[in-house]
Amino acid sequence: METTSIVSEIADGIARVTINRPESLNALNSQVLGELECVLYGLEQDAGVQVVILTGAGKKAFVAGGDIKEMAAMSAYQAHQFAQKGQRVLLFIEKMSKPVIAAVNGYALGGGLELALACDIIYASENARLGFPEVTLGVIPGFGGTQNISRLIGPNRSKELVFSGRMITAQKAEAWGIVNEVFPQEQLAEKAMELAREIAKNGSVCVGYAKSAIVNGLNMSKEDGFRYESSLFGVLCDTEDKKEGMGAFIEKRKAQFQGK
Ligand code: CO8
Repeated sequence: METTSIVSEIADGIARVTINRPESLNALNSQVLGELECVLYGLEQDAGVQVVILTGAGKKAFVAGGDIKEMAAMSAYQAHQFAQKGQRVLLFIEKMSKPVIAAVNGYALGGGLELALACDIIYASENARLGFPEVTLGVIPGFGGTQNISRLIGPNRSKELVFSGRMITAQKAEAWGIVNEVFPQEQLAEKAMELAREIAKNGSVCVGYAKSAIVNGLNMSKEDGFRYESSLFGVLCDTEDKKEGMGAFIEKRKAQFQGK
């Protein structure tokens, strides 16, 4: 599929997906969400892709939110459809078997912060600003933001962010545990790529299972999570990658994983 608002480049098992609407600070409209959904679906099916990096075009924004100009004209039904579409994309990211790294290169606001929160790891540049300005527009986060932020940083700080609509710095977001690490803007892309390469060296089946154990385990009781983890561990013990990984350790050589 030809996409205009999403650019996707694949090299050495790593897909770099860029939301490309810099004139609107990469705001998410229906077209962007639709294209992003198609691109991510394709990457999930592509056995040659092990890790995805998601970022925004330009130096100013990751994603400055849902497209306010589009949302302003929506009926209740259209807004419901729009919110469902966004939630579908974000849930798909969480369910993907491949790790998704958000490289937050500027504003991550509203739907943009929700998109970053759906990713597995968030690296941010020093100029990034994060927040939920929805209440300043007469609405609330609609792409799962209230749920994901409170699970990540607890209710009190989440309420401070969501009720005030204020933006916080990348450094504060790191201190609060929203962002994994902050880098000078010119280093962000390379740091995200470095991490992606490190992940891609490992067995893709076990990395995908590890993601599943963490993401799905969060919605289970601890005991069910333990049971789920041990069954995934058991399945992995029958893979070629497990034979290769443990065999390579014993033979004192580097493992060459096949992803099977
Ligand atoms: N939507 C549409 N256009 C936007 C958005 C946006 N979210 N953000 C910026 N733009 C546009 C501006 O309108 C402007 O366009 P133009 O040049 O045509 O006027 C262009 O991008 C550049 O923006 P600014 O001139 O405003 O740039 P500044 O550097 O002055 O300011 C800010 C940058 C602070 C980021 C400012 O643009 C801003 O406040 N943007 C809005 C941020 C915001 O409120 N985001 C939350 C939106 S609501 C949301 O995300 C909810 C999602 C879930 C909805 C699900 C239910 C339907």
